[in-house]
Amino acid sequence: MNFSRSYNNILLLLILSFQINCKNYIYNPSFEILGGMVGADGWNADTYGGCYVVSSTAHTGSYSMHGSKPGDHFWQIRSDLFYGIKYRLTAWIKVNNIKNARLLATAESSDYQSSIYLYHDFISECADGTCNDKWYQLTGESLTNFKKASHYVISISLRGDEGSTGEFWMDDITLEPIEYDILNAVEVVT
Ligand SMILES: [Ca+2]
Repeated sequence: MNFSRSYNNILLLLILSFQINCKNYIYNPSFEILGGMVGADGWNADTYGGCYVVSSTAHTGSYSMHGSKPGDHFWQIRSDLFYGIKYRLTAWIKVNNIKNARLLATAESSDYQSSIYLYHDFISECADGTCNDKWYQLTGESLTNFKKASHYVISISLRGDEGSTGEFWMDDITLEPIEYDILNAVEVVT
């Protein structure tokens, strides 16, 4: 074994570990950089999405993203995720009058092989309908390591059938690596 090369590899992995463990893979996570089709740079909505940045409420800073009805949806695409490790998705949410609908935050690979799904009613106060007009932290981890994919989609939507109601605000979204696996890192680095 070449001691110098092994030492260098360990050093590289330590540096890499530090870098990825400190990283939030969401761009403009607090919606404070304004611009674009939904009022926040780096975020998108499709034709069904009525989401737009508002200054009337925020978890941190001056702005949050608002959806006013079921069907409202916004998203961001990332292609720079480090695969072979698990991730944690966190979002601060505030909801009002959600009936027969669920607010869903996801981080999902383009081939659907890697995912995190978080519903607002994972929070107990939201499950019993008493979470109106307060900020709550919604958070969860992937069950398996994220696999290599062409891209990953971070998507937030209020899903409900006809007759459902509700509005939501979202702020401070993070997608961060957890359970750094040095063996997977070796596989990726070498
Ligand atoms: Ca904010």
